[in-house]
Amino acid sequence: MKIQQIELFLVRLELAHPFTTSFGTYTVLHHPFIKMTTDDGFIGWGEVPSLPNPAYKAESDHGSVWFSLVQFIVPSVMDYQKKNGWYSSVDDLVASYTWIKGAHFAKSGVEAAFWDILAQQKNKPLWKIVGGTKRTFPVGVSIGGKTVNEVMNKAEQAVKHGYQRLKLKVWPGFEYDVTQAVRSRFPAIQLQLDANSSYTLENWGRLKKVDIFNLLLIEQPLYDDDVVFHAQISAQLKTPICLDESIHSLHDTLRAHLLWKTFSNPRKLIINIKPPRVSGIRESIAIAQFCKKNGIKTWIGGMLDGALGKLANLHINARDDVDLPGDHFSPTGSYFKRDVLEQSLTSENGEYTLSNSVSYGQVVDEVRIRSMSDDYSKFKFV
Ligand code: OSB
Ligand code: MG
Repeated sequence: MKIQQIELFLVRLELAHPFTTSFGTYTVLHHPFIKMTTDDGFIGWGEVPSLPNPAYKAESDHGSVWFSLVQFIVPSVMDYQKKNGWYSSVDDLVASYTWIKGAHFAKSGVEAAFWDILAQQKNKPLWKIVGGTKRTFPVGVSIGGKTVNEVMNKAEQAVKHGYQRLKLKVWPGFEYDVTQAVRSRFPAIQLQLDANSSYTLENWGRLKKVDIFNLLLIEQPLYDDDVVFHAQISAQLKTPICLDESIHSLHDTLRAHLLWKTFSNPRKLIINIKPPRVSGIRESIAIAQFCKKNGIKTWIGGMLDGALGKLANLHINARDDVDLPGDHFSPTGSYFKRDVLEQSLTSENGEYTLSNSVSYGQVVDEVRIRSMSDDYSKFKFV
């Protein structure tokens, strides 16, 4: 593949309903979009699901992502090609920017655009290109509300939509009542919690009170950069712990496995695979494969991605080694007032069925993307 040019757009996305986590409430997001054009006329797209600030984790804010793309990653991709002539594979693409430490969110957008082109060149749906086999699978939603009432309303809507798994955002003092309310209203639903690193070594014991609610998992209760203490507290909880923020790579996953073997049991470890957090689809596949071999369950997490990012995640969910329902929809359907794809993503009876059309399965409308981004935030590299 010979890349002719790469363009960047910073797209403004307005949430249809505010989304609250332990670290804040979001109403408007800005997501970098990457458009890659090859010399033979293929066009690939990638989205980076960034947030307004780094409260979720370092380098997840759109300012950092944009700076890394403009200053380092895209120039490296173009320079490498000038030296080597063309790109023969995703490994090759990744090699062009491995010298850059971190910047996983930014890297993932470039990789996504590259996979989109690979799928188009082979004239196959993306899910087949990434090794998927399941076209239909159950999906879940993440519910971020400030009060028990708000969460209950969103949960009602989500269950009405048929979603098969609910994830509730919790934090110290907002865990027992909300979990009990949802669990007693929906005794049989698959239920899990996400603390987004809001507990400490001093107060994590509060989570023992929700250990009785037959939960699938509790996600990232402790510090965003911690794996060791998570492994230790896992031994004292029946509910498996799921790592989100602190897993960036296959190597981080190997370390977590080792620690759970030492302090707890790998069966009580679950990994939330967010392709943008682990630098892209390639690393996501490596993590899913390792986890499957070692009895660690995985699922595909979202982070308020626009429809293109959600669609990419759905394609990866087709893999056999992705076990649990992902964060694929908002409780009411799309998260945003206006999204980047014309056709909104819909599930039926809590299941999503991937299209057999080429690549993403939907045409990405550049006019629409341009109309949603500011003039000063467009870049072109040739
Ligand atoms: O931790 O999964 C998270 C949203 C923003 C930042 C982090 C997270 C989330 C979510 C939303 O839970 C999940 C989704 O996009 O459906
Ligand atoms: Mg999470």
